[in-house]
Amino acid sequence: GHEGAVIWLTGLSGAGKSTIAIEAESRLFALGYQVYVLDGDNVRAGLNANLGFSPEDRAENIRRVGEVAALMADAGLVVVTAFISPYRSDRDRARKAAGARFCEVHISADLSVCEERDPKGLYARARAGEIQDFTGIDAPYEPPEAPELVLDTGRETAEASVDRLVDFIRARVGP
Ligand code: GGZ
Repeated sequence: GHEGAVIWLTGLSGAGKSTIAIEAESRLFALGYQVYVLDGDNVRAGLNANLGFSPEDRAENIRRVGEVAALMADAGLVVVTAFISPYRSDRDRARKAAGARFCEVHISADLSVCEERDPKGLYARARAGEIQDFTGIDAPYEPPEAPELVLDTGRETAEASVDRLVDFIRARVGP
């Protein structure tokens, strides 16, 4: 069968990370791949329920996800992670945990695109000062310097991005 992998999506809130991860998961599953998505919805509710959005808490969020993803990849799964993971140092640590199985994918929609989408109204609340430390508004996002793949959901459809991600993963982990 195929190899295990950690496919690490990074990008702003609203860039489309979870949407792309979940759609790629169902496409790969239909092709017979053993695949699992880790994202805020299934991790911040449980394993990381004690963590917020300070730089220290984000670092710990990403550290735990990186270690769990590496274990799952070791077991042979294709793990797709969908976290903002705004700090380069935290992503580099996740890369070290998974070794050669790690691929970084920048979901690179511009802030203006994400803010216009604002699917949960969080950017509006951050601009109004109702949420502090919001990534892109008053907390930093450090883009990857050498991602294995870039998907710009502001310039192509989500469907096209999913196509390219699925092709990339299949080439990477084998049939
Ligand atoms: C960024 C926040 C914040 C702050 C709540 N900053 O669009 P969403 O809602 O569904 O995704 C965002 C999610 C980010 O969690 P992550 O675990 O991916 O972040 S990190 O990797 O930085 O640890 C957003 C919501 O949580 N959210 N407050 N202040 N996003």
